[in-house]
Amino acid sequence: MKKILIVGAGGQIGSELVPHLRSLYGNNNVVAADISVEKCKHLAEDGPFEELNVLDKDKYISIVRKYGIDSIFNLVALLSATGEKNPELAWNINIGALTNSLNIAKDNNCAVFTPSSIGAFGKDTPKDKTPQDTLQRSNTTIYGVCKVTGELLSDYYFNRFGVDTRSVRFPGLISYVTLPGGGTTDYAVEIYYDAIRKGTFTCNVKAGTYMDMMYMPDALRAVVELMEADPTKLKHRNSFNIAAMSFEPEQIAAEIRKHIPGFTMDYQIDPVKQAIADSWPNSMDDSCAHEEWGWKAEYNLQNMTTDMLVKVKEKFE
Ligand code: AKB
Repeated sequence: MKKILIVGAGGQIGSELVPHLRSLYGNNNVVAADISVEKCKHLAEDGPFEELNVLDKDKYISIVRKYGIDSIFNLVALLSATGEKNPELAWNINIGALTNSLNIAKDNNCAVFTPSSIGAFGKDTPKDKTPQDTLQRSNTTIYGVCKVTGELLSDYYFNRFGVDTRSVRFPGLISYVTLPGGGTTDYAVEIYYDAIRKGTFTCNVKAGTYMDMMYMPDALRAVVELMEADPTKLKHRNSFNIAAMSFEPEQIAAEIRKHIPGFTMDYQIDPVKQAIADSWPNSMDDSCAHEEWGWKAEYNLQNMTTDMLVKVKEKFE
């Protein structure tokens, strides 16, 4: 990777992936793009930035050519719960961003990274230690439909046109820089903010709901390691299971209580999020990522919680 373009740069992943890639490859070699500069002023200050509606194919092409881009990171997506509020919009944005990215990559010789998700699995998928290659009838959310489509289409562009497409199935991502928006796993970020600010948290998924989660530093490292991996070693491409930890709400609350003894949690279930969470795996088997490109998580619930509480506290001081 020499000249990188990140579209959807202002979201939860992009706001940390852009600085991370800039620190590795140089500020001028990483172009950030988002629909408006307003929500990502910090990215525009530190390196090249372009305002781009990713559905505007002509402008997208002109940016790729202007900077001589060779790697596209397509981070544009409406998340799972937001998608259910307007499925048509979610399909148009998520798949529109993907098809434009793939076609532009094909015509301009670029590699493409597009995140997939635990949302690519459905209620009939084996729930525990979900295998890399398994049933993916993710047909109860538009987000899941988009993720399965994205995996297949990305593999097709590799098989048919030789586009260097690669992807990981992200668990719920936990971070302190930018809040996620409209995801089912968002509770696992919000709990840290409320623990610091209020000492109490109302959880919107039931006790006993296990989902895979990952701390952002591991997620950023996974993206770089996969994109730098030797292509001859990759038997899979779109998309690799990657795992770090799996927990249910009572376990994260108990971990927070080790640092904030009076912390309390109650429940007010969001039926849409609960149904989505119930259709997702409890935990994923990431042995293919380990074997094919050496993936290994560094953060678990314990060391992530220690770091998150320090960092979130600093934000409010
Ligand atoms: C969501 O909850 O929608 C996302 C995801 C797991 O893909 N965080």
